[in-house]
Amino acid sequence: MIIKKVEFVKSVAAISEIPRPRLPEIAFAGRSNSGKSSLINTILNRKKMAKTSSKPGKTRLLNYFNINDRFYFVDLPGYGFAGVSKKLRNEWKGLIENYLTDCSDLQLVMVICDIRRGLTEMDLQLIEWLNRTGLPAQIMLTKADKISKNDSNKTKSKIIEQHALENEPIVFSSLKKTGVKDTLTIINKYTVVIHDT
Ligand SMILES: Nc1nc2c(ncn2[C@@H]2O[C@H](COP(=O)(O)OP(=O)(O)OP(=O)(O)O)[C@@H](O)[C@H]2O)c(=O)[nH]1
Ligand SMILES: [Mg+2]
Repeated sequence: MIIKKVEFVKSVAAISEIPRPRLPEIAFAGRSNSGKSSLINTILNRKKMAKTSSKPGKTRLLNYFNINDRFYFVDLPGYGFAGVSKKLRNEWKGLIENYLTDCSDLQLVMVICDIRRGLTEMDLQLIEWLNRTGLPAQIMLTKADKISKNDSNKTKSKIIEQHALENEPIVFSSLKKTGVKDTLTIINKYTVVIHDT
């Protein structure tokens, strides 16, 4: 897949504000600071399309990006971030939950995890929920440049052993651009438009 067009569309605070036209959507979910926005920039080959920060909690709304007029990437707020008030945390949680439950155009949820932490309790809850609802998940193990190749492979194998997954986890690094090709292949697979002719 060639990324020809990338455009930030808007930030959304409620499901009713999802942009038109409706297109297939791929969501990027995961713990705060796990590297969601960096991963989006890396696979789109744009440096500052999605805003990143070393301070957790940068992404606070659902951010929509139009890709090739064919589908949307949706950068979600990170979960499990203790550095904000309980009220705000609950607002984010509600927004993410409503989105995942109600967005009928959602095709795939990328579950973004820092490879050094592996799957957190919240990641596991999300993956189980996706399995129950029949929504495909793709586990992304980010920041792989921070550990050895051997340790990356061990973490990946362990996850494959412990969970019944439709797609193998992808080892990824925004710094080294590891895993970009495999990620684009998966995205392509879930955004193919089927024409009834
Ligand atoms: N070394 C390394 N650092 C990374 C990588 N990906 C992200 N980071 C760093 O991790 C921090 C968080 O990255 P973001 O992409 O903003 O994370 P996020 O998940 O979008 O965070 P929130 O929006 O706060 O939920 C930043 O300081 C990034 O530079 C990576 O592959 N390798
Ligand atoms: Mg972010």
